Amino acid sequence: MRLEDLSVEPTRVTFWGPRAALQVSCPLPGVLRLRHLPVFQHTALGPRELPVKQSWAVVEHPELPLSVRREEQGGVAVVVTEALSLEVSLARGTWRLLDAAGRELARCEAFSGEVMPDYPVDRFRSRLALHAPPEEAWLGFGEKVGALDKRGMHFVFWNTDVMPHHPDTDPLYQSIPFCLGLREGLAWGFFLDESWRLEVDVGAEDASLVQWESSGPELDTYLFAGPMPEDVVRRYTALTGRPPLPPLWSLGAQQSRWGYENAGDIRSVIHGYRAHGLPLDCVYLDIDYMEGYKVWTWDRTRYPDPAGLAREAAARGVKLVTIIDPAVKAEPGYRVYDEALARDFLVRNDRGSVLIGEVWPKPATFPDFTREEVRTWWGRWHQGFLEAGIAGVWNDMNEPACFSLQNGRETFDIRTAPAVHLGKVEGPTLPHDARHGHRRHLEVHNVYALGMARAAYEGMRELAPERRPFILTRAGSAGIQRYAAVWTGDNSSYWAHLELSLTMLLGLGLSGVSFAGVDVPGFLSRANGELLVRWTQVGTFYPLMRNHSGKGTPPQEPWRFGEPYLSLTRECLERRYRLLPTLYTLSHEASVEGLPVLRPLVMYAPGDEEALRVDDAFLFGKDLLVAPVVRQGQTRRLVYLPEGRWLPLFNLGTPGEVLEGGQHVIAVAPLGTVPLWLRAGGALALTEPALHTTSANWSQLTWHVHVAERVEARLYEDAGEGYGESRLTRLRGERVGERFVLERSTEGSLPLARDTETLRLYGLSAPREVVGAREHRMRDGVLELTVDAGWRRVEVLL
Ligand code: MIG
Repeated sequence: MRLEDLSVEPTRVTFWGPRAALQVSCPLPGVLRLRHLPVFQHTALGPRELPVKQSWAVVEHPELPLSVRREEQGGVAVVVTEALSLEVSLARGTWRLLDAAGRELARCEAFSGEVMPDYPVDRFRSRLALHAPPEEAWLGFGEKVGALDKRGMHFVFWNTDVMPHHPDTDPLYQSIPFCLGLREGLAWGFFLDESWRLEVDVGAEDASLVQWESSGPELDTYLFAGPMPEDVVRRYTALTGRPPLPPLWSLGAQQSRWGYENAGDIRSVIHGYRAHGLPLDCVYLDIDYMEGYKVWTWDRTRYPDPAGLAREAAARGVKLVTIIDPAVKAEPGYRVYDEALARDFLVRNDRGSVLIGEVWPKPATFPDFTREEVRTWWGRWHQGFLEAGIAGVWNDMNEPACFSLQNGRETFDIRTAPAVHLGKVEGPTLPHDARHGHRRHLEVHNVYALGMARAAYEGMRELAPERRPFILTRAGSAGIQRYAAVWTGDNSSYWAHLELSLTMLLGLGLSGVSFAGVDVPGFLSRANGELLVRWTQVGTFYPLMRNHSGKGTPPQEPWRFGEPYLSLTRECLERRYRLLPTLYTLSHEASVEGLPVLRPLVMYAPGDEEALRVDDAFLFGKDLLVAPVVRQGQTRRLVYLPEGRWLPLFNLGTPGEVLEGGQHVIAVAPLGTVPLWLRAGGALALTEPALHTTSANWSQLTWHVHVAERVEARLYEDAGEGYGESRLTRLRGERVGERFVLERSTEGSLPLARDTETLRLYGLSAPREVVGAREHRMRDGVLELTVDAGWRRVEVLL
C-alpha cells in the first residue's frame, strides 16, 4: 500500500498514495489517531480531503499539535508527539509506533482494502495486520470468552443474542474492539473505532500477526502509550469516556427472575429476603409486567398499582427496576407505535418500508436510535416510569434481537429462512441492508444498544436531574460505560461459567466497562446449594451483583436450597455490604480515572509471566487479592501471589501469617471460605452489614491497614445518590524502624456522619505508646485503635 507524499497541518499529517490514505493526529497526550483508508479514491484535481467520519465511541477532543520530520533515507517520515512517535514508511505504507524512550511498541505490517460490488450496495473489506512478537500477550477485547491472554483466539464483533452460550461462544452481546499489548512488562493499547461488523484474529491463523478486518471502508484506529497497563486503560477511557458514579443502592444486592408473574410475586420475594434476614436493595421486573409485551405499558391485571408497589418496596429499602426492550409492537392505537410511525422514527427495510419483525411483541418494529430526535423521544418515555417510582431500567434484547421477519405477507424465522427471503442477516437480528436513515444496518448494528442506552441516560438525567440514572444493558459497544452497567447475558448454572465470569469481567474492565456483573448463580440450567454459595462468594466482588434466573429453571433465591447454604449466602451478602465503602470508592475511581474495580493480577506485575496466566483470581481494586473456589467440591486451591507481601484475610475476618509474594501457596477453603489477601501498604475501608443501603457517608467505619514502609489508601464518600457534597479521604503512612505514622487528609465539604473510626493495623506488635488515638488494644494479635472521626495523625511506637 504505497504512500507517495504527505501534507502537514499543525495538528494533522496526511499521507497520500495512489489508492490509499493515512491520517495521523493526536487527540490526547499519549494517544495517536490513525485513519487508514485503504480504498480511498481521490482525484488529482480536487482538494485532498478525507471524508468526515462520525464516531459513536469517542468523546470529542480538540486535536493537539504534532510535528513531523522527514528522513531522506529510506523514504521515512516520523510524526512526533510528546509521548509517542510514529515512523511511517512511504514505500511500504506501513508504520512503527515508538514510545518516548524509542522503544518499539507496535508495528503495522500492512493495511489493505477491497470493494466488492454487490446489490443493493457495495461491500467493503478493510484489513490491518499488526506484528505480534511471540512473547506479546493480548488482553481486553471487551466481553469475550477465553483466558485473560487472548492470543490464539479469533473474534467477531457483531452484537448477538446467544442462548445458551458456552465457554467458547463468539460473538456475544458486546463489541469493544480495544486491546492491550503486553510484552516484557511494557503495555500499550490499540482501539479500532469502527461500528461496522469486525473481526480480529489474535495470532490464531498466523502466530506472528494480529489481523483486524472491517466490513467498512476504513480503519479508524487509536494507539495508546503505557508504560503500565493502568496508563493504557486511563488513556482509553479518557478517549471513550468514563462511567458515571452509580447510585449507591445499585451496588447492593439485587434479585431478579424471569418468571415473577405479578405484584404478589414481587412482594413475596422482598418478604422472603427480609424474613430470612438477607440484605437486598433492588428487585427487577422482567417482561411479564408489560401488557402484551408492549414497551412502556403495564399489565394492570398483574400490576394494578405500580406506584403503590414501588412505595411498598421502598418502605422495605428496596428499589424496583423494569426491563425495557427496544422492539415496539406494531399495533395501531398503541401510542408508542403511532408516534414512532407518524414521526418516521422506525428502522426501514432495504425496499424502504418500515421493517416488521417479531420479538416478544409480534409484530414488532425497531426505533432507530442512531438519530438524535429518536433518542430524545425515547428518553421522554421514561417519565411515567420515573413518576411511578421505578428506580432504573434494564435494557435487554438490544443487539437488537429479532426472531422473525416479515416479507410481504409471509413471516420467516430468521435462523432457518433461506437468505433470499431476508437479505443478508447474521444471528437473530435485522438484515445487513435494513436502513437507519442513510446508513445500513451493517454499519450501525453494533451501536444500536449504545444509542438506546444513551437515550435512557440522557432522558433520565433530564427528567430527574437530582438523581443518578441506573441503566443495565446487555448489548453495547465502545463507550457504553458512559451510560450503562453491563451484565453478560444468558449464562448457565455451570461451574465452568462461574470460572469464566472472572476473565469475562476482567476483559470488560480493561476495556472501559468497570460496572458489570454476571447472573448469579447462572441464568439457565439448574443450580445447587454449593454453586449458589460459591457463586455468591465471587458475586460479593462483582461491581454489579444480581441473582437472576430464567423461566422454567428452578428458583434460586438464597433460601431455595436450605441450610447450610442459606446461612453461607447470607454471610456473603453481609460481606458485600461491609465492603461497600471500598467498592463505592473504587466506583468513584472508575468515574474519574477509568480504572476498573476488578483488575487482573498482571496489572501490577506486568512483567510477571505467572501473574499473566492467572485466570481464576483477581484484584478488587489494587490491594485485595481474591482467589475464590470456582470448582465443584474443591476445598483447597493453588493461589499465585505476585511480588510483594500479602496478609491472608480470609472472609475479611481473622488475619493469618504474612507471606512473601512471587510464589504459589495452597489456600484451604472449605465451603463458606473465600481466600483473600491484603497487599502490604494497602488498606480497606469497611462498614457494618445492613439490610439495605442508605448513605455513602458511613456512620460506622473501620480501616484495615496492612502496615508497611509506605501505606496509601483512599475513601470517597457522599450521600450515595444525587450530585451533592462529597469528601475524599486519603491515608498516608510511613513505617521507619520502631515507629509507624499514619496521616489522614481530606478534600470536600461533606460533614462527617460518625464520631469515631476504628483502625486495625496488621503487622504491628503490642506498642510501647500510641499517640493520637482515644484508645488502643491488642485484639486477636492485631493492634486496634479507636480514633476521633476527624483524626489527622496517629503515631505508634513499638
Ligand atoms: O429471550 O426477558 O438475557 O436476562 O430474563 C429472552 C427475558 C429474553 C433475555 C435476558 C434475560 C431475560 C429474558 N431475556
